[in-house]
Formats: sequence, C-alpha cells, structure tokens
Amino acid sequence: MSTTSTRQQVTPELRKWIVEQAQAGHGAESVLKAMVASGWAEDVAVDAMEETLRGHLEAEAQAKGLPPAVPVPEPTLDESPLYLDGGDRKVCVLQTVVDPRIVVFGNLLSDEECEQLIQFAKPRLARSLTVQTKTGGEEVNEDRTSNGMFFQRAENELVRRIEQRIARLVNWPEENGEGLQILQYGPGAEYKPHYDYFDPNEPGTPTILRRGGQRVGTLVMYLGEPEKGGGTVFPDVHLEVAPKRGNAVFFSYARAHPSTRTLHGGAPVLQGEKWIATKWLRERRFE
Ligand code: PD2
Ligand code: ZN
Repeated sequence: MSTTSTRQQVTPELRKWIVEQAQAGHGAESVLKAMVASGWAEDVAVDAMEETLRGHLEAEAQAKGLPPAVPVPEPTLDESPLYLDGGDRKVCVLQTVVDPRIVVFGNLLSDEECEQLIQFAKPRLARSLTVQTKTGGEEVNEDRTSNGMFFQRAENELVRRIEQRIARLVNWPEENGEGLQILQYGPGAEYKPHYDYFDPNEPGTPTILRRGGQRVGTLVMYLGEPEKGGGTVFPDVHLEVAPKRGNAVFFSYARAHPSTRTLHGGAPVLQGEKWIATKWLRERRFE
C-alpha cells in the first residue's frame, strides 16, 4: 500500500479548528500536541498547520487590500549552516533575520573581485539615477547622492562568475537578475530609506513591470570600506549592517508593500569612500 493512499486527509473542519486555535492565542507547539493526542500523524499535523495558517494569513492580507505574496529568492538556511556553497566559493552566513528576511553574508567576494569591479566601473560612473515611478523613466534623485553605473548581465567573465555565485546562493535564476549596479559614495553621500519594490500605485509601474515583474529580492555587496558611516540600515527592525569589503546583505520582499518591513537605506558616509554592487532580483526573466 502506498503512503499517499494511507495519509490522513485534512478536512475543512480541521482547518477551521486550526485557525480558531491560533486566533485564541494557542501556540504552535500546543496545537500540534493536541492534534497528535487525538490521533493525527505528526508530519500530517505539521503540514496541515503550516498550510492552513499560511493560507489564512494570505486571505486576510488580500482582504485588507495588500498585493498578493509571490515566491522569493531564499538561501538554504535549514539547520543553520555556517557556510553556503557558492559553487566556486565558500560563503559565510554571518547573521539572519526571519521577518523581514535579511541575511548577512561574509566572504561572498574576494578582495581582488571587489577591486576589479571598482576598476571596471570607474570610467563609466555618473550621478546615480533612480527609476521615475511616474513615467517609468529615470531621474536624478536628491535622496541618492552617489555615483553609479550598470553592467549588462554577464557583461564580462568577472560579472558572469559573480552572477552565477549569487544565483546559487539565493536559489534564484540568473536570468531573473537585473544587471549589477556599482555605486560610489563619498563623504556625506547617502541613499535615504526607501523600498526596492516598485510602488503598485504609481502610474509608471506597469511599464517597469513588463521587463520581468516585480523586484522580490536585493543583494547589496560591499566592495570598498569607508572608515566611518555608510552602513545599510533597516529602520523598521533597527538593524545596521556594516559595509565590510567582501560581505553582503540580502533581503527579500514577497509583496510590494510596507508590511514587508524592508524599508532600508545607505547611511551617510562620514569618512572615506564606500563602494557597493547591488543585484536586484525580479520575479521572472529580466529583459
Ligand atoms: O548603499 C547601500 O547600503 C544601499 C542602501 C539602500 C543600497 C541600496 N539601498 C540599493 O542599492 O538599493
Ligand atoms: Zn535599496
């Protein structure tokens, strides 16, 4: 007899009961215990709870007018590994936050890779533009006082290698990535707190989304260290990530909404120069 035919069936009554328990404030452990005590197999009970509560929260979110949640890139962090396999490089997991999902990586790039990216970018730097959400075009933005440039995806061997590493690290197709952006911040330069997803209420957003859907994840890689300042800040969770060369911060957002608490910014550089490479990840292939 196959396991599927003997697996206990999760009924609508059971789903209703699970939601009621959660609403009454009972914790996952005690609900699970009660289910097992009344004869449910533990694996069936865990799956039923996860699926039911996820579905319930999603229905509630959509009823409140939030955009639907979509799949997001996610490093493989079950069992809290200290290292992840980047294919050609062993990457450290330095810090993780579950909600919002934020992961700080160490040793993502070598010093040589950081230096090479900076040298390739230097002759092509211009005052940073941001996407103009009113029209879908680009504009100089006073909130972003850095200089920047974009590489094409897989523009050269170095960029391709780094893109492959990132794709493997966060389990997301290379083709869904925008081209790497390099930014240079001098003393006083900053990037004021913002969300990286495109605001669904702005008239230019449908045009932007035609190139691969929403942004669902960001990886900011630190290429050059300032002496002071220049951290990446997440005001909603009071987190500041130090801009250490070779390290990176990853975060994801399943819906284009502030409820993701992914507000973030580049704090002003106080001394020295900060260089970063940003990889934004889209829902689908970025054209
Ligand atoms: O430079 C940063 O730390 C930073 C902060 C916020 C970069 C970005 N956003 C970005 O490139 O989106
Ligand atoms: Zn950003």
